[in-house]
Amino acid sequence: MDMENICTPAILEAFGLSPTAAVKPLYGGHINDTFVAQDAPGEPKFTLQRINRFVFPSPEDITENIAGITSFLREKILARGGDPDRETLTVRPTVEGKSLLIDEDGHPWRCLRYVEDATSYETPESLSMLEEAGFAFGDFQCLLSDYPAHTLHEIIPDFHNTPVRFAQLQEAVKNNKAGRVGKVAKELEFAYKREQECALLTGLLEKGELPLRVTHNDTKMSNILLDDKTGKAVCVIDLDTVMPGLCAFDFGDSIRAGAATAAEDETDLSKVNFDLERYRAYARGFLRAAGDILTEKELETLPDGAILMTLEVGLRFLADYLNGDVYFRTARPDHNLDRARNQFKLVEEMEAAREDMGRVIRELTINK
Ligand code: GN1
Ligand code: MG
Repeated sequence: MDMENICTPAILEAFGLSPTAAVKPLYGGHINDTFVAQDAPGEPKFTLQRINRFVFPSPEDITENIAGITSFLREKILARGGDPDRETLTVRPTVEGKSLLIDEDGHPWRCLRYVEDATSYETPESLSMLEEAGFAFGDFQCLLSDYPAHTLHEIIPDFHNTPVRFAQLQEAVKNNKAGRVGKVAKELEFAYKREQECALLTGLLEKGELPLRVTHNDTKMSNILLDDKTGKAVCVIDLDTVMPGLCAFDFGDSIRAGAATAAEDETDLSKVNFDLERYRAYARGFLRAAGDILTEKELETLPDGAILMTLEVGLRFLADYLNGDVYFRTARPDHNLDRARNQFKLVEEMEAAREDMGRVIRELTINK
């Protein structure tokens, strides 16, 4: 079905909007389908999302997580004199008072208040934009540092468990569902060489050397809204994967996309580089917000988070390629393979820059 026709008048009406509201699709994400609806010019806008049932089999759990987190953030934002209507997401229930709507075909939908005069950027356009993103995700983690993490549902078990992601790739190789294993010998060699490294952060967590925190788990630039007038970060969005996790996961996943010189599906790998200045800008913002709550070990392992999150998503793209592109949305036959190659190139560059990344964190924590 065309994107335009997915958000039907019946869906709009269920959330109390006019069936003739103007609806525009928002492209960008690989998982859910997102639309902006407005009854008439000048009226408030709303974000409508059809949640991917395959990726998120328990949308009710996501809804509960989001309700808990946004009401907690709302209190904290109010207490520090902020505007909770802009600085965190607000769920608009259906006319029947439900946070989630199940449509005729069984797809779950939700509706959120659209944050006006703020924009989400696919890629950072300046170093100050990156610093803002770093600040926003650092602040998010800081505000949630006393949230009762045990009450959160684990939406996707082992989401950032890199050894499990490695095992899933091995499984995909074994099953060879799409008959593509013969095409990825080089990529598999690259991945297999790094099996030991995959367990670095989860190992430290198991030994109690890193604390479990409430993390966002999808900390890319496009999941931040920046104020159109001031350029300052306003709001962290896409709370689907908020779960207990490690600080280095959130930091690292931002660096993966934010400090890369090309999009994650760029096929000209000579354009795919790791940029230490972008890394520094993001880290400066992140540490300005969260530096004080982080332990020595957390600070020390932030660069490892960058390498592991990049490697991990590369393993996931490659596994999905072998499984026949069933998870990530693709726009061309080898899209997932292109993404995997791109991420592995970035991993190589990050490995070479590991010491520099550590030095930057030490400099920033001394000069805070
Ligand atoms: C997916 O759909 P989107 O773009 O928010 C994925 C992330 C990956 C990202 C790669 C639930 O996020 O983990 O890092 O693609 N989300 C899920 O671009 O799997
Ligand atoms: Mg997401």
